[in-house]
Amino acid sequence: MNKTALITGSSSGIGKATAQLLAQNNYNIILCGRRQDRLTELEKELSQFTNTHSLSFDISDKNAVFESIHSLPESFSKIDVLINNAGNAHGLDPIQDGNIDDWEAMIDINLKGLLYVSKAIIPKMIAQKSGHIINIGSTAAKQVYPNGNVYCATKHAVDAINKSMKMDLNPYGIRVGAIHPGLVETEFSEVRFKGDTEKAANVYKGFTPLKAEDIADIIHFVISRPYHVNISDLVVMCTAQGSATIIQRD
Ligand code: 8X3
Repeated sequence: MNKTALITGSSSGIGKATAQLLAQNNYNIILCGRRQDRLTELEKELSQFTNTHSLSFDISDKNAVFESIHSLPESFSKIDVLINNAGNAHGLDPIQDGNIDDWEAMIDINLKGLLYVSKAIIPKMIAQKSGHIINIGSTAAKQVYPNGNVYCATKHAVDAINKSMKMDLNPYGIRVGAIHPGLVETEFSEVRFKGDTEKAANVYKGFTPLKAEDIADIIHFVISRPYHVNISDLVVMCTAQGSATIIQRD
C-alpha cells in the first residue's frame, strides 16, 4: 500500500518541490498551506500521479490546525510521514529595531505552528506504532548571525524540539529527524524583505545557492531508508557557503 505524507507549507518552495517529488514516487500527498488557489492548482497537478488531498489553514491558528487535520477523509487518515516544513523569516533587523509583529509571526509559525501540527498527528502515529517526522530547521538552527536574532531563536528551538521529540517518541518506533538547509533560493528572502524583490535577489547573487529540489531530493532519500535507519540531524549548505556568514561570491 502506498504511504501517505503530510507536508506543511506546501504551496511553494521546499514544500512544493517535496510534494511533487514524493507524488512521482507513489506517496499519497496531503498538501497544507494558507493559499487555497495555489493548493488547488498543485492538487490538480499531483493527482495525475497519486491521491492528493489539500487542507487550507493558517498554521498559527491552533483551532484551525486541529479542525483541519481531524477533517481528513478516512483514506488519508493514516499518516506515515509528517514533514514540518512551514516556516518564514520576517525582517532582518538588529534587535533594538526589531518589529514585534515580525517576532510574533516567526514564533507563531515556525515554532507554535510546528508544535500544533505535531500534536494533532503524533497520537495517530503512536496508535499505529510507526511514522516518520521530518522537522525542517535551518543553518540558523545551528549558528546565529547578525540581525538574525528572533529567526535564529525560532530555528534553534526547532533543533531542540527535534532532539527531544526523538527521545519522547523513541518507545513507539517513530522516526524523528531534522534537515537544516542553508541558503535555498525560494520565496524565503522575498518574504523576509516584505516583497522587496531586488533585495531578495541580492541574497543569492554571485554564487550557486541550493534549490528547493535539492532539499526535496534529500527528504526523499531520508524517508526512503530502510525503517531501522533514522537520519536524525542533517545540515545542508551549497558548496559556496562556508557558514551562516561566509559565502564565496564571484
Ligand atoms: C534560511 C537560511 O541563512 O537565511 O533559513 O538563515 S538563512
